[in-house]
Amino acid sequence: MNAGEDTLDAIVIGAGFAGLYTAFKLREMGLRFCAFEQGDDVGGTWYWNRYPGAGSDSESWVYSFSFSDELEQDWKWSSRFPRQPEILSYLQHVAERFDLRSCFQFNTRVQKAEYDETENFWIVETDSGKLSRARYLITAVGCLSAAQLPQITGRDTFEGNAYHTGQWPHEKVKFKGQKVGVIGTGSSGIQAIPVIAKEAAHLTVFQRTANYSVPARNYDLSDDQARSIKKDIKEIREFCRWSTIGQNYDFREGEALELPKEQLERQFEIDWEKGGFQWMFGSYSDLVFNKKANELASSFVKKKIRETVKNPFLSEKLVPQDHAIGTKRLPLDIGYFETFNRDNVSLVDLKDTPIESITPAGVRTSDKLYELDSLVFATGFDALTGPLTRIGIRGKSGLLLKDKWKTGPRTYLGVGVPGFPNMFMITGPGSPSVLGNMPTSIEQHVDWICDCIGYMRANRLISIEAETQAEAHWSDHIKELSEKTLFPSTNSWYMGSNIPGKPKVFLPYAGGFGTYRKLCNDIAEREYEGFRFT
Ligand code: N01
Repeated sequence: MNAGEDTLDAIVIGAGFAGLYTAFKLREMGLRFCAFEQGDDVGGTWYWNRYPGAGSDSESWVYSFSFSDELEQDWKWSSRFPRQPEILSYLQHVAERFDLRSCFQFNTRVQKAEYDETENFWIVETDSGKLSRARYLITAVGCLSAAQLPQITGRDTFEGNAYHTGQWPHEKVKFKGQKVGVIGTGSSGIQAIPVIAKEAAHLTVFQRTANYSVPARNYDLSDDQARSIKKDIKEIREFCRWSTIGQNYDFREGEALELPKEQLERQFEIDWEKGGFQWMFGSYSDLVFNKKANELASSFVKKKIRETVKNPFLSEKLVPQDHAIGTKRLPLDIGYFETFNRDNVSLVDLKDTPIESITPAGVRTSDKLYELDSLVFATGFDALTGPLTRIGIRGKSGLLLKDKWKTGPRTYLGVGVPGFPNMFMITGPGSPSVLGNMPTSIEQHVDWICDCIGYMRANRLISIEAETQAEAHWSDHIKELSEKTLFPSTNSWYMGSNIPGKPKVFLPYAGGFGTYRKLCNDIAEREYEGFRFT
């Protein structure tokens, strides 16, 4: 590819939290850059995931940027867990407030990015055929942005309306008076099902794996609550930065297995009333690391499901049977299990009667045809690697990133890849990313990457590339850490198991946000140990 003479300092892909903050930083640094976004506006995840009930499972006051005190003080969140329209408004506000829209070319999909080894530049081609050339390529493509439709026979023959939660239409979708089907009971399905059930004439939930869920216990923020959070926000943010999952809480001292059963049960109850991820990740760490302790937590939630769902036959179907709690991403819900007490909701257990095909009229299982007006695929994403491998990224010697990662992603710090110089991934595979609060993770990565670029410019360095040995150590480290947890025991998108043919490798870094931050800081201090400069 030949991109002509005009060479930029950087090209950024994506206009979600990561792309917006990167644009803000690069402009502050005085770099010449161009940013591309597939959608027609900013928002990333919150631009695409507009399904009913969509919202953040992190508390609003931490699910936001911390880089501007004024922004933090001025913006008013309405509730504990903000819903999609409010988060999208927030990101639009950020774009306006810092004049970031002007940095982006919207409606522009990056098709290819190729590294020119002789000149040490990235050449990027967009869907309009336009080529751009830059020293650095910064991917802000998100971790859960490559929507995955299931490979079901006849999938595209359905004659009703079909939607994927991650590619939801912008116009209002109406379910009133309709027979609606939802396939999938991950976080998206669990958020959408209670809301769709209230509108549809009938909702059929097609469940392959019964899932755990913890109540969100969302609430509106009073003026007093908002004021008090704002007063303490600096301490709150600092706590998040060094915590295990980037949130304003961490594991308690001690172990669940050390406690008398009644005392643990009481604690579970108290935490259940508070709601949120804290129920598990603000509790005892052995719930995550020890199978026996995890069984206590799993049993508690199973009991809650049985208490909530009135029909005992149905409640047994909804009780997870085959995985430890937390080994699939733990959903938070607003009335999910209660929804199955409604007369207009039915559950199809695909373990008993698998889907055989999708027909023009609906979903056919081994038992019968479910006729539907609308079908919602809440079937997830090609997580972490998909957003990157779906772009034709070629490094040195024309190697495709997709081919390099054929047996699973290997990175250094989740930021760099040997053979792909001057490419920086924000929250890439091998970083903590999806194991906690994304904005905390994103800000850390963007700051680190921009500092690194600043260092290179100050030292007149042309290229940076992760060393193969560093990549090998890091990949071994990711594996070792994951083996200390219960994650590998379950088929989940964390393990790549939701994508046919995807290697079964644990994708994120499980050593905790704070530990990772310190590691990254130390590596930077040691002049980017593990990276080679020219
Ligand atoms: O996707 P998932 P998601 N036939 O992969 C089922 C984030 N998120 O969109 O478990 C039948 O978790 C599949 O079944 P099984 C969050 O990180 C964040 O819900 O594979 N069923 C599963 O039930 C989350 O984890 C927020 O057996 C099929 C479901 O589809 C991530 O996004 C809110 C099937 C997919 O669940 C992804 O969640 C919402 C088939 N062929 C989501 N294929 C926030 O808080 C798949 N399934 C910000």
